[in-house]
Amino acid sequence: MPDFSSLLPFGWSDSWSALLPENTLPARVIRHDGATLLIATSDGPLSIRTPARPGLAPTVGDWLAVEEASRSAVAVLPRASLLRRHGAHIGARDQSLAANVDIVLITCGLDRPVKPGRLDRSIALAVDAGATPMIVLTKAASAHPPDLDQLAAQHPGVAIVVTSALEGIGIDALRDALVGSTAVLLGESGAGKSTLTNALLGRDEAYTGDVRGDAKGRHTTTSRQLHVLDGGGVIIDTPGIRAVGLWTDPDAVDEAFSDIGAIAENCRFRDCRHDTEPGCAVRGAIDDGSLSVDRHAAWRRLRREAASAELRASPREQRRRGKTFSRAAKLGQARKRGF
Ligand SMILES: Nc1nc2c(ncn2[C@@H]2O[C@H](COP(=O)(O)OP(=O)(O)OP(=O)(O)O)[C@@H](O)[C@H]2O)c(=O)[nH]1
Ligand SMILES: [Mg+2]
Ligand SMILES: [Zn+2]
Repeated sequence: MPDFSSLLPFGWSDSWSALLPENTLPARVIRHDGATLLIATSDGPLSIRTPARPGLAPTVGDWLAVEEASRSAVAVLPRASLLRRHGAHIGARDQSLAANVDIVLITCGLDRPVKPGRLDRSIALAVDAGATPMIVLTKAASAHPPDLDQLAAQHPGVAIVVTSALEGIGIDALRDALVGSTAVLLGESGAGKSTLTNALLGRDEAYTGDVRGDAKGRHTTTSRQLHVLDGGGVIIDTPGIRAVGLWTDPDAVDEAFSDIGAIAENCRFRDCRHDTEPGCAVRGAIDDGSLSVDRHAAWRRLRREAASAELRASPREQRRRGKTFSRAAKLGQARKRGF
């Protein structure tokens, strides 16, 4: 067995060896810039051409099988997890954000209001990916202290870390939580993801930017990149994404709201919508105070959003819109021709 120990800091383990085709070497995708991939090999970083074969679409965090002679990627090893954003627009396809991630760091800057809906969507995406969500509040020193009890109640089972990269608050705790894992940062532009990456790394490796006066933030980071933490673990910095890119599907919502799912096991009807159905355990839990009205409302809101996003993305709906579009286009042409 060849020695791949130099890949251990990148998250290599023996379990990947079994998946490696013969006569290939493992490599992890550090960065993906369109035509080129920056990969970590046992001989160090290497820039290769992005494979142009259908079914071979590597993303950051992927483990690749690289052919020794040609140094080209011949396979993407089966993923342990995949964080994707669902295409919310007509014809939009899902976009892979990061592969083989264990933890999704949902990053919110405390210099602007924390939006529970956005957190719920991000948590659903993380759970859908097969990863553990963690809420990271940044810029703690420069803002009003958040109501952590309320936030914890709104997102049961999700760890919350309060950090300030500039003051060094919460950085050690977060670094400890990431040892041995692959983590990916998810959050709005200007939330402080790259600043946090650098604080965790202890060196300036990721570009950071200034937030505009209106606290909206412009996109400083333009491509996803994997960084190796000295104490063990890997962190993937990403460009900020807007809330509209955070759609998920209704099943993923239920998985993310596992507390409601557990209560719903006791509903009389298996397909109970916890609305007006008789024998609904969820409504019962609201009545006896064991489930908060807000939590139930958050679940309903996200279910509704996910359902309408799914409908919009369904082939039938796309066809319908396509027809409308082509009719409008024909009409436009007819007008041009002077009819
Ligand atoms: N006061 C304070 N400012 C911070 C902290 N973390 C980040 N910032 C500032 O917030 C701004 C944006 O930080 P970035 O790290 O570039 O944000 P980002 O999330 O990577 O943004 P994108 O790359 O555009 O997605 C910079 O001006 C940082 O200096 C913090 O803990 N405290
Ligand atoms: Mg950034
Ligand atoms: Zn019910």
